[in-house]
Amino acid sequence: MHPTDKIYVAGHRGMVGSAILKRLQELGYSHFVLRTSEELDLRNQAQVFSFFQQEKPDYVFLAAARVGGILANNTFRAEFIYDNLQIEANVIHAAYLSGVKKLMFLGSSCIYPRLAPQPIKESYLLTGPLEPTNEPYAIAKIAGIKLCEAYRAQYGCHFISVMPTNLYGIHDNFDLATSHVLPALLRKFHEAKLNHAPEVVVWGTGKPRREFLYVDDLADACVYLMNLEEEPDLVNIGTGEDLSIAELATLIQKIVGYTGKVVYDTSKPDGTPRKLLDVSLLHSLGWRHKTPLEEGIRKVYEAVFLSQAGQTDHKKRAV
Ligand code: GFB
Repeated sequence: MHPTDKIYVAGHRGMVGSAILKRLQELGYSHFVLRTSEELDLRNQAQVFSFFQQEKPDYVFLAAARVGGILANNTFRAEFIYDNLQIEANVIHAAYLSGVKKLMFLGSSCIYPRLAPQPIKESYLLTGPLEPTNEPYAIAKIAGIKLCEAYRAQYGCHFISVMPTNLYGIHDNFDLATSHVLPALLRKFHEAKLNHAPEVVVWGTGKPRREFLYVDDLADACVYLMNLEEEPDLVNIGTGEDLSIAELATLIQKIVGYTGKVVYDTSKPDGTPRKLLDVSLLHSLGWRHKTPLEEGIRKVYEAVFLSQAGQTDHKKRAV
C-alpha cells in the first residue's frame, strides 16, 4: 500500500477496525474512506454496491461483523449467521466488481473444528464438527474465507483471510450479557472490589483454555500482512500461548486487586475446550506479537476502569 492509496476500513468504529485505522494512521496513511453503520448498512446489497462504485477504494480491510461472547453467539444465532453472511457477500463481491487491489477478510479462531488437534494449523479448516455454541457465526466466517478463496481462484482477485485468536482491547464490549470473557471478568472483578462483594461468578468450569491477543498487536499484524507481496490466503494470528479461564480469572483478580472469592457457575457453557492457534506460518512470514498478556490487561484496566475518561466511556458502552 502506498501512502496515497485509498483505504476502506469496514467496521472502523469497532474494536478491531478502529485499531487497524489507528495503526495505518501511525504509519502515515491518510487517504481513508470510512462509513458508520448508520451511513452505510453493509447488509444492504444496493447500498454496498453503489458505495464501492462511487468510492472505488484501492485496499479494503473487512473488519465489520456482528460479534460477541459465548452467550451472545448462542442466543442470537440467527443474527450471527445472517448479518455476517450478508456483510461478507456484499463487500467481497462489490470489491471484485469495483477492482479493489487487495482485500483482507478478518475471521475468527472458532472456524476450526471443536476438537481440532492443538495447536491448530490453518490446514485443519473443515476437518471436523464445529463448536455448537458458535456454529452459526463460524459457518458465516467460513463462508467469508471461501468467498475470498473462490474469487482468488476464479478471477485472480487479491483477497486474503486472517484468523485472529480471542482479542481484547480498550474499545472492547463490556456488557456482561454479550461480551467475551476477558472484558467481562475485568468488569466483574472491578465492580466487586468497589462494592465489597464477597464473590465473583465466573461462567463454566474454568477449565477451557484460551489464547488472547492485544488488539493493537492484531492491527499491526494485519497491516504487515496486507503489505506483503506474496502471502498465503489464510493465516492464523495469535500469540501461540494460552491459559485456562481459571488462570485468567486469577490474573485479572490480581491486576484489579480483589480479595474476595471466585465461584464457578457450571450452568453456563464452557464452549470449545481449547483453541490455541499454530502461529508458525505467521512467524515464518516475519511477524510476532509484542504485548505480553498481563501488560495488555493492565493497559485495558487502567484506560477503561481507572481513568476518568475511560469510566465515562465504559459506562456509556456497558449499558
Ligand atoms: O470469551 P467467550 O465468551 O468466548 O468465553 P469463546 C470463553 C470462556 O470463558 C467460556 C468462560 O468457557 C466461558 O464460559 N467465561 C467465564 C465467560 N466467565 C465468563 C463471563 O463472564 N463472560 C463470558 N463471555 N465468558 C467466542 C465465540 O467463544 O469467542 C465467538 O462464541 C468467537 O464465536 C469468540 O469465536 C472469539 O472463546 O468461548
